[in-house]
Amino acid sequence: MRKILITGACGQIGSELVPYLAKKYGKSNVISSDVSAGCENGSDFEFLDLDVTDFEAIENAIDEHDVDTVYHLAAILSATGEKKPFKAFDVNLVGTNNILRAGIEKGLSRVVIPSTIGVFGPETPRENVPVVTVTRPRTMYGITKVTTEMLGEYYFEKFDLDVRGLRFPGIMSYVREPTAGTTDYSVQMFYHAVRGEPYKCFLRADAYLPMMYMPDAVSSLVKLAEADLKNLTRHTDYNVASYSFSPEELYNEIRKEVPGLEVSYEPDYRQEIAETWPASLDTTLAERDWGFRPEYDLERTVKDMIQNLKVKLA
Ligand code: AKB
Repeated sequence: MRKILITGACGQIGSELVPYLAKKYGKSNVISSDVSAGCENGSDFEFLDLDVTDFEAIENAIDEHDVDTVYHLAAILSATGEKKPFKAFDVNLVGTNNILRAGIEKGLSRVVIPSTIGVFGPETPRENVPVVTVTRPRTMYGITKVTTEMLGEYYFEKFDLDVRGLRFPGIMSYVREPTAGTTDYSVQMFYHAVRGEPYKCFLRADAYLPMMYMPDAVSSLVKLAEADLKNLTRHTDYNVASYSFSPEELYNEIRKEVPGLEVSYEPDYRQEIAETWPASLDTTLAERDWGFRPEYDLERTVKDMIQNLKVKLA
């Protein structure tokens, strides 16, 4: 078997996708890469120090490790992207174009690239948003990601490169405490709850957003990657989500497990980002074309998060 390269392997999704793929395909077939000198995965898996803005380095990595498939996760997320828009442009767009170009030059059989609800904007409808709709984002993250979706389609049509992607909502996971995104308040609320600390939420109590739990996110990405191409009516922009909630609703759900949790609200620039994103997504195309079916509802997610965080933070 030729190998799978994961870029951005130290990030929120990468940290869990790498072990998932290793379990499925064997550790020796999975190569994690990131710009950091190493990450938690690095000690356990073959790790490359790879900057996706360096085209030659990508080509060398593909050659040296006999790579066949790339899961391209390296990206600067919405909140950090507004602090560092030029870096976000370089990593998210130049980096993605490098991966796609290397994909055709090295004959990769597949490139999988997650997209995001960040591709939507204030002119997008709020509820049950379909795949094809107004995508005029206001953040650098969104602009780079909607362009990534279009680039992927372009490479598919023009160069026959099999590029696949789906739009993730906010993702919750107990493995990492993320800080780069707008939906990260949700994970932070759990960490504070289990540590017994009050939480100051940077979104408003009623900021309603689509979300999902990491095990469903990771399995969805791999399911799409493995789907039969002839069943796919889209390439890079399937909507996926498990449920929607506001910070206040999450607080009420967590309090069922941790009654003492205290949350206050101090919205900052991330609230402005959240206001441009929809409250819920229509996921029927993903369900129909490749069998998207999340397993975790909100209640099960909350119980699992708390249970695992209690072990992790003990
Ligand atoms: C973010 O908040 O930037 C990400 C996303 C929704 O893509 N979690």
